[in-house]
Amino acid sequence: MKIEISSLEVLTTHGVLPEEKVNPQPFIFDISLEADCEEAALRDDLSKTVNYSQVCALVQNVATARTYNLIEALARECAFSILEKFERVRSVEVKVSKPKAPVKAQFGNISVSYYAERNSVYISLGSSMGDREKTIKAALSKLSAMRGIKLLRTSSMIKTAPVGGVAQNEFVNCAAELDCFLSPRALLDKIHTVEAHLGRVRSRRWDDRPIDIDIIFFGDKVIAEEGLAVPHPHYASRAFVTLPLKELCPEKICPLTHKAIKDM
Ligand code: PH2
Ligand code: MG
Ligand code: MG
Repeated sequence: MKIEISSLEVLTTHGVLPEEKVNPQPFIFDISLEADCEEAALRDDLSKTVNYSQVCALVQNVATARTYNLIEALARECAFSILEKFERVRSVEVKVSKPKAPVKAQFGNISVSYYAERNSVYISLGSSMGDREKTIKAALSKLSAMRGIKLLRTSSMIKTAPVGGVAQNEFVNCAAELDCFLSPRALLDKIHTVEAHLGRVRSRRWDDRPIDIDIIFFGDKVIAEEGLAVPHPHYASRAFVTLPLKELCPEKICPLTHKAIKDM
């Protein structure tokens, strides 16, 4: 179901110019969210939907808690805050208008719109150098500390023989489920940042590494882009990926092969 709030006005201080940071001006919010409210409608029960008064209060808080240079940053913060606070929200679009923006021109309105959605993401982690379990735990905690990424569950860690004929060391592998509000590409960038912080240098393909983090599933999306293939193209034939996944999501259907994880 869709819930829409239009023309929510907040007088506040955002902008690049020094005077905008002290003199309040109107910011107008149009918010559209997709949420699972079927039961609320059926039972006529507020506790089973997203309370739009609470959404308004949250946006008013975000818009007055601090000053942003850009309405882009403000819109993103509103969208992420809504997804974080209201678990029923599947996706949200926040449009921020600044109709009195100090521009030396006649104009009707200036706005930005930011869209974000909640996805259940499964990642596979592997390490074959150093304190392998500690590095994997550090990677998970660095990821979950990032805005728009929440760590939901982790599989047990398993020791696996190196696959592929390049790496020499035994690996520790595991899988994790994330609640993610970022785009697939933005998540991949965050993963690369975490890998680099933990000492990953990209050398020979499949060589020993302190940490490798691969996106296996991103919701049910199928993506084939430069550097970003989801579902991971080789995961189904790799027991070091499928064994941990069987613990976390045995019933999940792969959007590529249409097979359940437990049957792989
Ligand atoms: N990762 C590879 C290559 N080989 N073997 C095991 N056991 N575990 C891995 O995570 C792994 C591998 C490339 O990413
Ligand atoms: Mg890999
Ligand atoms: Mg990788």
